[in-house]
Amino acid sequence: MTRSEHRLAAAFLLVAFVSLFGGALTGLFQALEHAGVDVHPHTPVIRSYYHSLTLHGVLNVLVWTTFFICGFVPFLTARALGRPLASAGLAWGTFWLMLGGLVLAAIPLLGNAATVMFTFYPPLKAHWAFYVGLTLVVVGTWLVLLNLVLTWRAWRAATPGARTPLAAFMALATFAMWTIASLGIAAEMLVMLIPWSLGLVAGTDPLLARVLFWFTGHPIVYFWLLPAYISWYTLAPRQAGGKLFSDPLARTSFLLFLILSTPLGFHHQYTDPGIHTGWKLVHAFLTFAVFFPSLLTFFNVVASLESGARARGGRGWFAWFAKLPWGDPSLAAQVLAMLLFTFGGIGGLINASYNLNLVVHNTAWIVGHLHLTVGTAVTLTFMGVSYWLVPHLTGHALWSRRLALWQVWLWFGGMIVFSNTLHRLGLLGMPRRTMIGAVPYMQPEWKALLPLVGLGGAVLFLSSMLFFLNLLLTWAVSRSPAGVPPEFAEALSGPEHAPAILDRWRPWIVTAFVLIAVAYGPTLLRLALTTPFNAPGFRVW
Ligand code: HAS
Ligand code: CU
Repeated sequence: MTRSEHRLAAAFLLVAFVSLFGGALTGLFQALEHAGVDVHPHTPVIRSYYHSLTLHGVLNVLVWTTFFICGFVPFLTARALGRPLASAGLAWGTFWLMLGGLVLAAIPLLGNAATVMFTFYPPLKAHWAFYVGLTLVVVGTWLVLLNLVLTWRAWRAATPGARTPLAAFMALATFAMWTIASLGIAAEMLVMLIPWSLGLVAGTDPLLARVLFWFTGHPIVYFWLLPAYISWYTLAPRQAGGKLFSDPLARTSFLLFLILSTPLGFHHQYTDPGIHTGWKLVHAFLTFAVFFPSLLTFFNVVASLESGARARGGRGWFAWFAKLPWGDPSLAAQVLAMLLFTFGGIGGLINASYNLNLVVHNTAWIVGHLHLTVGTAVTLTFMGVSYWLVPHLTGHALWSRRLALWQVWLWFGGMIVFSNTLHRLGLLGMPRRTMIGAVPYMQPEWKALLPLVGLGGAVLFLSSMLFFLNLLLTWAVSRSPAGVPPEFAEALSGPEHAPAILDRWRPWIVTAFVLIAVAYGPTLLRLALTTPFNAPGFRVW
């Protein structure tokens, strides 16, 4: 690997950290609002609760995740293949394109001209620069895939007959899945939102836009999750002192994500009129199906961690868990992320069950769910990865392991309070995406719980500040040299046990498209043919 890979990863990570900082700050403001302290009238740039909420969502789930992934995953792929990225020019062009897109989107976002939430449902209408900017970011992710594919092909030409290393295989599967998934949002942007926001067409249609949005909006959660899984499968077992339990099972899990991630977006639209109930049922079943690759992951990763803990002297059915190297903040972050993700995953099944969804949809429950998944499984794992990656990239040892451990446990504890309270508030009927301190229908039982949202949110904010402080001091103050980064884990059952079909891409990609055509074809076709595009835009903020 060349210096270029290091600098590229550092550049992407820097943007990711800056946006996570903004996301954490706005998150604190919202948690405080729920607890009865509305700071928004006193903040300089942020005009309102809804402005803050939009910034929070966009910065955290769209920017932090995407930029971290586009830095981390190509870096790991290059390491796994033992060669630089095929085109450094393409890689840097991609970075600048994505950064340019981000800046373009950030101008109306910060200027309160795109206060449309991270889902930007029409008829809410943002400034065109917001849509164009986000589209450029998506185009950038396609270029990342292109570079990964070119790199992999060059590797294959140089090493004929060898099995693709697991991390590279997973990186390709993740970006292939995402590229297929992103076609929905690309169509929404290019055909609907961009011409509409530029005034080229007069009207739009909320239902078709929402269908296209969720075509991408569900699988995007696996675009965030799979890079965390890559770390859990390929690095964490070794960090725990053990081996990956099964390499073929890990590949199977990622191929299942490749084919099953996309055709199930209607589980976000169970309450939308204009979609036939039968198709909603099909998407519900497919959602239960995509649960399986996560169950495979649960089994495989727990078995791998167990092998590490037993090698360190762990005994018993469960007592081995205590023997994991808990003093390593990178591993501790990831294992705690896994623990909370177990609850996030179970909550996901509840969301996916049609009749239970009617109870929790659009309530604070969903906010509880998404903070366990993207807010912990993904974010806490990425923090854990940062604890070795940032020292490796800067060449300086982590400033303080103790502080990092404090940070990780504070996130875990803060999140338990925060997300559990939101789940309960949701069951009590409290709506999400609402400036709850201002509603005339405040319930006493909500009021009793809301201070816990403020408390949990404040602990999470403190934890994120400790994270940034540690990384900043690592870069600026720490002078001892960084240790070696974690090596890829060996496998108890290695790739040589994998059937050859797991090495082929075409059958899986074709299956993905067939399932999408079945699950979405009829509805999309009907909507495209009958939608009147006559809804005007609104600016309600
Ligand atoms: Fe979700 C809404 C269903 C996973 C994110 N989800 C959201 C939203 C977000 C989100 C952001 O069906 C809100 C969107 C909005 O703004 O409206 N979700 C699911 C299901 C899963 C799921 C079935 N979600 C995720 C992941 C996310 C994420 C992952 C981000 C990264 N979700 C829904 C539904 C809705 C929804 C509905 C719409 C609700 C509505 O009405 O609006 C599944 O993929 C979950 C599978 C996960 C598991 C857990 C496996 C556990 C593992 C950990 C291993 C543990 C170890 C440690 C090793 C089966 C792999 C344990 C150690 C021991 C010793 C035990
Ligand atoms: Cu979903």
